[in-house]
Amino acid sequence: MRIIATANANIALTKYWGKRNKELMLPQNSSISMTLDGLNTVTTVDFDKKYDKDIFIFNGQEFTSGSEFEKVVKHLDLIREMADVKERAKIESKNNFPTAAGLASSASGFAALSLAGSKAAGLNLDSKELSMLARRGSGSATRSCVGGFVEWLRGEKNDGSDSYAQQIAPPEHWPRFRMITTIVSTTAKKVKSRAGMAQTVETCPMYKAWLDTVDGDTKKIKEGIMKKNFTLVGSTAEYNCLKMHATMITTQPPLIYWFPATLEIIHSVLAWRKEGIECYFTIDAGPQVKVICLEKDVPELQTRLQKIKGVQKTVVCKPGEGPKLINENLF
Ligand code: 2P0
Repeated sequence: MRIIATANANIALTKYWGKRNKELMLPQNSSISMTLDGLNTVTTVDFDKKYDKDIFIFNGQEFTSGSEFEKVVKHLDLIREMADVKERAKIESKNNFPTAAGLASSASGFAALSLAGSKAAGLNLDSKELSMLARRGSGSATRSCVGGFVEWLRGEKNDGSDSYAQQIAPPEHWPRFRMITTIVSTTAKKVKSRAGMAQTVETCPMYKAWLDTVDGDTKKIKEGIMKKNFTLVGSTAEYNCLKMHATMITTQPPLIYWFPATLEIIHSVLAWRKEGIECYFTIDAGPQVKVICLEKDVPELQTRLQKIKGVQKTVVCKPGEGPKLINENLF
């Protein structure tokens, strides 16, 4: 059966940085994110006897080896095992945003693959089950299985059955909330998130302090989202991001994801806030800065951001929907 699905990327407000179980992809802490409207992956999965091996085409290019190909095949093996399906599949996937744009493409990618793949294999997963399947492909994909403002629960169990995504509020709860992604570099990062977070858990003496305070941040952000308290959400997200980067910088060898333009934007955001434009920053495992703001301040902030040396592009994101099935055909 051939199925097509789409899923949006997401940006974390409290971060996921470290696993408690690498095989089951269980996180050290719960995290919160916003699903991004319109920044998506579209994936077609077709299980058929005519394929003698899995075929993976990404943005028009066929992959037959390498770590990305292996991750996709491993995920399909998991789906085949769940559905008791033996056929190989053709998987075609494309992003409508540049992969190196500093937005986690593995999040939308594994969410779309999980929905298309599970349906094509005859499974009918609810959003909780879907997010647990997506989690096995990539941690951040757990959160892309739900729309709006989302919490990925850490869970307590060793089998991962209580580590899934749940919605805090739908996109229409806070339609004026915005994140402006600024792209300062499109070169691939030197240390990928998966390896970087493992190194942090292993070597960073600050990691315990991170774990001691992250749940408090998550609680504040949840409360801020429910009450639409922008100051509480923005200030807590910014501080949480700085604490995560403190663990990265103090990892051995150090993980310094910031570029000069990253710092330039950080200083600018702090100055603009003093001036009275309420905005905050958050940064993931890369040099791009996401500016958290409200719709009314987007035009002024975008103009200012584009004037900063090193800023190549800005993309304005609002709260978006969870994954869905579509009819567009990729092959
Ligand atoms: C996040 N990041 O919460 C954090 C903040 C990067 C920094 O989730 O190994 O690509 O596939 O689970 O999901 C990036 O990590 O790593 C990430 P895996 P993933 O958005």
